Amino acid sequence: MKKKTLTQYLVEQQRSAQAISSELRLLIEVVARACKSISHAVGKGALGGVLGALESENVQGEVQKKLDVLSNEILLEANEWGGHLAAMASEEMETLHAIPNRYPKGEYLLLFDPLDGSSNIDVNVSIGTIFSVLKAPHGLGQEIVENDFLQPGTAQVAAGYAVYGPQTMLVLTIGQGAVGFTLDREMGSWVMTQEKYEIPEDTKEFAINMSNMRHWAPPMKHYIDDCLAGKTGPLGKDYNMRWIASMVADVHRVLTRGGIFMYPWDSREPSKPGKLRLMYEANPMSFLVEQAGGVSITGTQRIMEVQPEKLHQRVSVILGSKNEVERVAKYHAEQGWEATP
Ligand code: P6P
Repeated sequence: MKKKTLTQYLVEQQRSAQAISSELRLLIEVVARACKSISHAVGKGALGGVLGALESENVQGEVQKKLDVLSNEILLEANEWGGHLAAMASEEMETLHAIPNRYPKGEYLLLFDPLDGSSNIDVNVSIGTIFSVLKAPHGLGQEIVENDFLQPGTAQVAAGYAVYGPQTMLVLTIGQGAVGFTLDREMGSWVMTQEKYEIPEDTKEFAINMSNMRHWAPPMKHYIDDCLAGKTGPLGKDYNMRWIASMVADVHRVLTRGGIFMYPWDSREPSKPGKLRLMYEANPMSFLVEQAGGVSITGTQRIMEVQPEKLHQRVSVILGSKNEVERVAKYHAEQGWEATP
């Protein structure tokens, strides 16, 4: 049977499920087209002269890779003329990016990490683009300020990622489940290859950067110790471990075959709740994971219910197979661990 394309999926969602407006359909198609361009640039690698770092640093104080900046520019240019956005925000930019006055404005806010996992770019490991869509809180034409972005993850109307790996895939939710598309490079179209991701409720696979173990809070150390104790330990099963150090690739594995992905708070920078960013990493990934039947928490609360206070704020992330994440939540509750400020 002929497979469905992204366009057909979106038109059907707009027509039958009234799940999306024509502007949101346009937004998603424009972002998906931008991800094709990013995939093309990433795929060239050294042949495209796009590897390596720039002298500049981003707002996070991280060295910017050429592809970080290029990917950011591709997303900005692709989205500013369509009339579907009120403004944009990116991991690579200090503050919001207003839509130039020469273009009409729309009712949506687009947030993205243009190329997540950039430490993997130069060593040819999968990386990705993560995006989140909110609605501008006021009517059309209102001046957008940074506070307009500070909405909890439950307010997202769409979210997704593109993963640039052996295949380039787009995984998307508009609140009607998490759906996967594979890029058909010959046709240049996104073809549906996963109608509905469903994360198994149980798992034997955890993903965490073990080198940080001595810095973790007691409940996290306790949980990982119990995983490492294996079949004869309190959890009664042997666990496997994966850590790609590329959130998009690790989360894609969890969506595809289950697992638990964790980047918890640690004492290296105690004032920071975690390493990953709430608005354009944790929230969109949490939307996808919950739509696929998984759970996503900070350790003590649902990530999508965290009330943002800053555009680039960080958060502790524990997400994946429902029963395993709930087990970690229990360790935190029993040991009276409160999320850091
Ligand atoms: P670490 C990539 O830099 C990233 O933001 C996420 O994609 C990834 O999960 C994490 O950081 C990896 O961090 O400390 O293991 O290098």
